[in-house]
Parts: sequence; C-alpha cells; structure tokens
Amino acid sequence: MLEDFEELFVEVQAQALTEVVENAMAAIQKERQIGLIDRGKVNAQMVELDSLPEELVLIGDIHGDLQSLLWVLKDIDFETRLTNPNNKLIFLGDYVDRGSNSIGVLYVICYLKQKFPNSVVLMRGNHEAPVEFPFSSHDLPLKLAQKYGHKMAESIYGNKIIPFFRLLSLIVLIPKQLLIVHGGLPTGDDLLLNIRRGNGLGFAVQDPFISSTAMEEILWNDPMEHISNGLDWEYSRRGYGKHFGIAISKKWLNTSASKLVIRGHEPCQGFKINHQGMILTLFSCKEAYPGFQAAYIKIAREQLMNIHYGEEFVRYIKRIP
Ligand SMILES: [Mn+2]
Repeated sequence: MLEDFEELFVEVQAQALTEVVENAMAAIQKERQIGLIDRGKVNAQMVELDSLPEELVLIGDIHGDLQSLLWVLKDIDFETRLTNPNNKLIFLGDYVDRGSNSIGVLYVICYLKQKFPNSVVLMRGNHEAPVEFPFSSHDLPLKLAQKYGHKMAESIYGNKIIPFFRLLSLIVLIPKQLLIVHGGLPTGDDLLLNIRRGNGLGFAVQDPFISSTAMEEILWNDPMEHISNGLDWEYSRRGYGKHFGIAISKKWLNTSASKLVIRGHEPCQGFKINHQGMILTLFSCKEAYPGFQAAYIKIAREQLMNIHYGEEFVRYIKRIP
C-alpha cells in the first residue's frame, strides 16, 4: 500500500486527485448530515467523541512533507490500525504549502478519509486558507498549475479543493481530556457561550455558529507566556490572529471540561509546552523547516486516561527521523 502511495505521489494525475478529493468530501458531508462519526458527534465544524479512543494518533503540521507523513503511516501500521473505528487518527491541519509535495500529501489525507471515514478526522489549518484571510504565501495553486496547467489547476482548486477545505473540522473534543485546534483558543466569549449552552461538556445541539473572528483565532492564534499589555491577549505579529495568555487557556479548559489543549501551527523541536502544561504544540514536518524537529503522538486509552498536563504526554511523543 505504501509502495502504491510512493508511486502515486510521483505522478498524481489530475483525474485521480479530483476523484479522491470528491470522495473525501462525500465522506465528510455524510457524517455532517447524520451528525455522527463512529463513537462521536459531528456538529458542523466540530467533532466530539463520546469516549476515549482505544488508540489515538495525532499528527501536526505536514506542509507538503510527504516523506514524513508516509513514515508515520508506516510506523503506526495504518491499514491495520485504521480498520478499527475505535482507533482515531487526527490531523491538526496545515497539509499544504512550503514543502515539495503538497499535492501528494493532499492525495494521501483524502485517501485516508475516504478509506477509513470513521477513524480519520481532518482538521483545518490556516494554510487551508479561507477566502476571508488568505495566506500570503499559499503556493498550492502555483504547484497545481505547474503540474496540470493553468486551466485544469484553476478548476481543481476552485471547484474541489476550496470546497474541501471548507468542510474540515475546526475543533475536536476528546471527552474530559483533550481540546484540539490548529492554532489556538479564541479570546472572545461567543463560541464558549455557545458550547456552554450544550450539555455542559460538549456542543450546543443547534449548529454552533463559528464567527469569522473565532475561526480566524482558531486557525491563527498562538499561546504566549507573557502578554505585554497586561491583558489576556495581544495582537499577533503574524498579521492574523492573536497571542492568548494563560487566563484564556484556563477558561476554555474549564468550560470544555478538558485537561489539555493540543495544537500545531508553530515550528518547534517536535513539540513544546506552554501555560503550565495546559497547551501542547505538536509539529510533524521537517522538509521546509531545517533546524526544527518533527514528531507525532501515539497513545492508548489507559494511558490517555492518566494524562493531566502536557509534560505527561512527552513519553507518548515519537520523533520522526
Ligand atoms: Mn498553521
């Protein structure tokens, strides 16, 4: 199977890419329609599991680094693992841009969602750019044009890939343990209040409306140890999003009855910990980030049950060579 991927990524044909993106979209649309994923609820862009997965694998930013992604899939023996919907593989977003094979990565994540819809959750990163706040160095359209020509590239990007990005999850909750986002926690209360109106743990029964501001913050925010203005947050140097302080982390963890936030978005030595162990950053690509390291998380249910803060996660973080 991995050998098949390796051949495919060399030359993913336009037709094959189109089909796999369509199939991944159909899988996500179906779970949204019925509001369910195996052992969990789906509410628009939020996924809430009902129980802890038997085995949980988390993969952070990939940024076109197909080699690292394939290494992880091999390391977790993905075909066996993902056939069991009790096991979950959650991607934190930022699949494309910067690395050399965004198209190959896109193909693989869509293939996984199509083949194992109940085991795989695909989250949205800021590089899966919304039109309201496009990423300035979004190189995917260019890569598509180089490979398929302008006309075909425009059609695939506009008609398939952008609608696919819109379907990706923004928040995943693993009950009583983990709150998962790509970038960070929104600093405003709108979304928190909406979640609180639900059953106390999870989401409101009605479609949780995620405002454009909240979406920007989920995709772009970073945790910061010291907020210079003395408030709970400050504007980010990235141009979008904010730096959020520990008070915001405490508020979200209390409201969602979670112990820890897991997020990607910042290059680091595979992982880093902020806010007294409340925030764990995971980074899973190397190709475009020399000087940084890559890692992923693999943890079993009993181990996850005993996690209370970020440092306890370290032993379940595996370096990608
Ligand atoms: Mn990011």
